[in-house]
Amino acid sequence: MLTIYSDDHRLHHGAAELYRGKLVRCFEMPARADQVLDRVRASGLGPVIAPDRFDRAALARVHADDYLTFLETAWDEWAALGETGDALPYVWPANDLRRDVPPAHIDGKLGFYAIDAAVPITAGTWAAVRSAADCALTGARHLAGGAASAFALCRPPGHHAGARAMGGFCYLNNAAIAAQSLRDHGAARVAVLDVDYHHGNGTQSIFYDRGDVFFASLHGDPSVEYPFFLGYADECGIGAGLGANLNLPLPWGTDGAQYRAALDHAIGAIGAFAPDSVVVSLGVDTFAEDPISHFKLFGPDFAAIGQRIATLGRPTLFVLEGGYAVADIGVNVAHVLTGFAGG
Ligand code: 5XA
Ligand code: ZN
Repeated sequence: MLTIYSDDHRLHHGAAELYRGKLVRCFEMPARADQVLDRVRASGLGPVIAPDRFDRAALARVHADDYLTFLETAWDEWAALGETGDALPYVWPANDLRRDVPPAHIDGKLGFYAIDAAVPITAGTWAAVRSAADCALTGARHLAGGAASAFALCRPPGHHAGARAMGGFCYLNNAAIAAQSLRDHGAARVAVLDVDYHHGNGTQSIFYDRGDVFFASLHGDPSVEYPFFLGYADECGIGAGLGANLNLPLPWGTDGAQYRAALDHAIGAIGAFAPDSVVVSLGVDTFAEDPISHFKLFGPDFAAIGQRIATLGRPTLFVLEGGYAVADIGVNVAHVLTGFAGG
């Protein structure tokens, strides 16, 4: 299996995020990608290549133009205020406030385009997120060219990013951009399977009214877990997308056996959808020792996830999402990928 990776991820290294009332060191850090790359190399999975460069049009297939412009220019606007630390939002257009007028000041823009304060923007954020999207697009290009599988080692992750919103460490939705690219290059139907601990609210929203992209997600119950405001079982799609959205919220403490039962349900639904390609939002924050999550999965459970995905028998692109037990993220990701390759 080909891995697509760029050192550019290091250009994004936020200092702090708001978590439970405190500014804490970002859980999403460069060492995560280093660990994954090390373990991919050690596992003999296959070659590691640099991404191709794609233009803004590929991003604009999923993200709104004003949002892309915001991401491109946010740091410069922030730095023009004389600020040298990371840009973070502190005010949001929640209930009863206007959402129809994008503010002119960067403080307002940050809140307008963010769902939370876990998305620091640094001098290198735009370059890093562009490269992460390039990794996903390169993987999609290889699948469209006939590859059976690929792994886009994306950092920062993407599945919380909506068409016009960043949040949960995510800026561009790498998996959605790849799924759209697969559609644009010959796949009539694409399935996105999200196995990250958190619901992929951005991916769901992007495809919610479409019948050509099936979204299935297993995640912590949003009544008690981030992102809280999407990810319930009764969200089944709308219009042409009715029936093409499957949420499987699971309780805190979910173990490998419970997880596999839900995964089999999702895989059955994806099989029935008969996609030409599958994109897997691969988060391993379902790991028992993850510092911000509450599932109880261990190494062999990750191998089983890969084996089960392989039973779909479809060209499959894995896109890295979450996982914050830094010492273990590489091993857990490698378990999924080698499980898939062996299965
Ligand atoms: O998959 N999403 C994540 O891992 C980020 C969750 C952020 C919670 N503050
Ligand atoms: Zn996550």
